[in-house]
Amino acid sequence: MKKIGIMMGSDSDLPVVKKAIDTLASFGVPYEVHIYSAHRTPEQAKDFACNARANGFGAIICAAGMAAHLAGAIAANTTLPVIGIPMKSGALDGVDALYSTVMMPSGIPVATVAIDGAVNAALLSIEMLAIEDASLAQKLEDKRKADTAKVLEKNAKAEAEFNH
Ligand code: RP5
Repeated sequence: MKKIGIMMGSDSDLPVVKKAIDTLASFGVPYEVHIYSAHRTPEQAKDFACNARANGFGAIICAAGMAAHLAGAIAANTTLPVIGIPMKSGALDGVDALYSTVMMPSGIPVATVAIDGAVNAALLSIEMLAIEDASLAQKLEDKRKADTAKVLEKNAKAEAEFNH
C-alpha cells in the first residue's frame, strides 16, 4: 500500500495533527511524519516533495498556520495529491491559514479541509488510496455505518427523553 506523508510547519501543530495520525493508524494505513516548514526548512520540505512519489507515497497532508505556504510549496514540487490543513493559530485564529491554503492559483492544486480539520484530511487521503484498494474502501464503508449507528443511538435516547 502507498504511504501517506504528514508534514507540519511546527511542533506546535502536533496536538491537532495527531488526530490525522491516529485516523491513519486506525485504518492500518502506513504513514511518515515530518516537521518541515516552507519558511524555516524550505530545502528539507522541497526534497521531501521532490522524492515523495519515488519513495512510495500516495498523497501528502500538510498542516500549517498563519501565512501558511507549506501545502502550496509541497504541491509545487510534486504531482501527488496534496491536502492542506489550515491551522488555528496567531492573531487571526486560522482564517489567514485558510485563505493562504485554499486560494491556490490555477495549475497547482491543494485540496483544503476545514481549519484544524485533521481527521477529514486523513479520511480524504484514505479515500484516495481506496480508489485502487477494495479492502480499504470496505473499511471506509464500515466506518460510515458505525458513525451512523452512533448518531442513531443518540437520537433514540433523545427521542425517549424529550418526545412524549
Ligand atoms: C506555522 O506557524 C506553523 O505551522 C504553526 O502553525 C505556526 C506557528 O508556529 P510556531 O511559532 O508555534 O513554531 O509555520
